Amino acid sequence: MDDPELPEDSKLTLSKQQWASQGKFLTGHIARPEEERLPPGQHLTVKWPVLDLGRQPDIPTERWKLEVTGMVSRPVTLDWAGLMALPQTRLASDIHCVTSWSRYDNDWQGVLTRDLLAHVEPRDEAQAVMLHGYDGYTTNVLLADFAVPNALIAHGWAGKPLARDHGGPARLVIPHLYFWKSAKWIRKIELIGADKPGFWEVNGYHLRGDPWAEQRYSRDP
Ligand SMILES: Nc1nc2c(c(=O)[nH]1)N[C@H]1C(S)=C(S)[C@@H](COP(=O)(O)O)O[C@H]1N2
Ligand SMILES: [Mo]
Repeated sequence: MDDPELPEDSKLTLSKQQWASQGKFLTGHIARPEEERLPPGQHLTVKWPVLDLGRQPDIPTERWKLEVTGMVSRPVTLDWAGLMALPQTRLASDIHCVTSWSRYDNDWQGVLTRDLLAHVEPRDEAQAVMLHGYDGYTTNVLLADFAVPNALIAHGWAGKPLARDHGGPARLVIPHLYFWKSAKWIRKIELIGADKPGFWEVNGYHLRGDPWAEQRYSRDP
């Protein structure tokens, strides 16, 4: 010990070591999601990592199309002008990746899933949504999770067009689920009658993926 002010063997240090080994002051209380911004097992990062299957499709906005199909009354295929003609929203949300990094206050621009759903009118039988990327990626979410007030089809980040490596020209952002649910390079949004697993969900990830419940893998509750 270099610092003579902090003797390792002081009475207080020793009793603190004892408290730690006995778990003194632990209450067993588990924070509720609304109280706790950082989900359990996550750490904060400032840089924004890139994660995908190693293929980053190059879709210029002139060729970009988004099909919204399945159990909807008014199926639609949007081109870029069609996406821009829908109500536009700018909002901030946090990212929680299942690989344990979280990133706060991401500044998104795009179309709320609620505004998109109002446009296509989901049928009563629609229960879930399969998201399809231009790279062949798929991921499933419940319609209720897809339709939360702060989920959006994002085409802008920090006031600029969303970069291709992060899913540009447009991706899903569903902030309250692990980030693998936020499909990049979105090509098709398919409303379905029963939830079923997408790419990572077939490969051992949780069907729903709630970060505050630590629903990382399919064996988690
Ligand atoms: N189309 C597509 N979307 C995807 C993926 C992918 O491979 N393809 N990977 C998912 C995973 S596992 C994560 S963690 C996030 C990563 O997004 P980022 O690269 O912008 O951080 O995208 C998700 N969306
Ligand atoms: Mo991921």
